[in-house]
Amino acid sequence: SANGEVVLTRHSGRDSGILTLSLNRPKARNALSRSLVADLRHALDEIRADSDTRVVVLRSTVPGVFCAGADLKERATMSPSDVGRFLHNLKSALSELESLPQPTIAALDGAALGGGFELSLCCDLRIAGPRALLGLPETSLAIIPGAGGTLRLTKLIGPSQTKALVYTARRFGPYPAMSMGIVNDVVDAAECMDEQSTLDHALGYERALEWAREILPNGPVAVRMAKRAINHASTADPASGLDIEQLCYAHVIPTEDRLEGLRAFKEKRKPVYKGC
Ligand code: CO8
Repeated sequence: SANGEVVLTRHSGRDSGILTLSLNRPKARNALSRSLVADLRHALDEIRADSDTRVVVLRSTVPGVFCAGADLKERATMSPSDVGRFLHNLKSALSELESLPQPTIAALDGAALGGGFELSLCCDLRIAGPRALLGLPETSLAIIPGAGGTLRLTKLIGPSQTKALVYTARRFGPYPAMSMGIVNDVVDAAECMDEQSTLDHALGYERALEWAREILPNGPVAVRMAKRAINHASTADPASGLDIEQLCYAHVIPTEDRLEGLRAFKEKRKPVYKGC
């Protein structure tokens, strides 16, 4: 990317089809600056157009931090109209991430605070490493979550739990996140206590790759269509939600892959899908 703050890595061999998107702005703990958001939008455009990418894993190159949220230093230098423009770009980036056709998995191996947490809420799955630290600290900064957090977190865990987290600005770890339904999976530190360096290791990322590998063999068009239907499920009224599901279903019917699935079943073998 132009500023090198977002790095795309395409995996190969058995992991071919997995793409890792790494946030890479170590000196500011991946704080969301203008340049990082520009890189992110550029990367998302590229991924959207890439039919070889079947699953996207978002991670950070910075040990102990996923994303520190809004760049509070850059913010202090912005005029109100700069802030308006920046917010617009940030919100567009998050919507683009949420509506990416491929499934997305956020690997949380450290702090994901404020805008960084909101970023992870735009992914389909969240996997927490032992050092994950989540929270919406905005009210402690006398602002409110402004990049979709009040809406996306409420859709995920309901209004009362969201209010509890936003009013208190509390930071919380992997297990509370799991019990609230914010993360799909937690890597237990005890699982890997045999190694000295374990906690520095990107355990959440390793686990996220395992999830990606489990999605990879399934029909790519089917997975994309499922994502589209489910993304609409929480916004559409029930009648149009069912219509959208039907439209998505209609997309998978004419695919080669659907016939391959039926053949493989009959021949008692694993299907090999091509994504068409
Ligand atoms: N913005 C700018 N710089 C940051 C930020 C940030 N958010 N976070 C850390 N940095 C910088 C530090 O200033 C420091 O710089 P320097 O070396 O020049 O002093 C460097 O990164 C390292 O910081 P730490 O020593 O604190 O690093 P640690 O690894 O010990 O801790 C943490 C990492 C836990 C992430 C810690 O830095 C921290 O708590 N940061 C602040 C988190 C926060 O409050 N974020 C803002 C939330 S509010 C928000 O995101 C609003 C979003 C709304 C979107 C719409 C806005 C209009």
